[in-house]
Amino acid sequence: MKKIIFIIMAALILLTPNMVMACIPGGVCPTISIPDVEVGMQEEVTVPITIKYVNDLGAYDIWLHYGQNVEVVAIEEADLFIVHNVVDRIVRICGWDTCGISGDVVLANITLKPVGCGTVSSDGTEPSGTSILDIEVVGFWDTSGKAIGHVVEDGVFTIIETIKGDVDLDKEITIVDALLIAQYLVGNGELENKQLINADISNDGVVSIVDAMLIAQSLV
Ligand SMILES: [Ca+2]
Ligand SMILES: [Ca+2]
Repeated sequence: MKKIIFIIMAALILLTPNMVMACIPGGVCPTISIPDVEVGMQEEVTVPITIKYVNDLGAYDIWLHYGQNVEVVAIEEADLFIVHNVVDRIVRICGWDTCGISGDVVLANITLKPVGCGTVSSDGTEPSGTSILDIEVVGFWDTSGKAIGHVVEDGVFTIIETIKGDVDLDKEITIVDALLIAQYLVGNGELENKQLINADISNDGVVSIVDAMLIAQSLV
């Protein structure tokens, strides 16, 4: 009986050479992911699509679905050659490496920004919303063309309310906000992501002492 089962299983494997083999229970499974991001209404953010723990990655073909409040600004290649296109709110990317890559591999870097779904309110706050960053895998293959098993971790794109200049998040702009930036720059205190977005009042993507000066100037 055991012999018959073995023969049937062997025949199934031979007949389906492109079948994706499931990850070994308890083993390390290649994991494709895009991180969660929080972004203010006027910001852009660049995130990597990564596959971790992969062995001999030769080619891949993936789609990234995203919602109405997201716009794709740019798609850049990273560790592999890629070709990409954006169609109907789907980023389609495929690429290959003739030698194969192992370890943690960045498949592409994608720059996203929110698209408006409302107007800036009188107190300076802005609309918020979330969108799933849904990765659909057409396939991963090794350099011999054999399918690579994997798991997928989707991300969430969240638009957060921002009040530029309000670093301590008390919904007012005061000299305390400028001082917090200066303290942060000299290494005397941390700022969370939302605070950093608010701190960059010059909108150059960098929190610097110029931002603190501009906040102080706005108060005199
Ligand atoms: Ca404040
Ligand atoms: Ca700045």
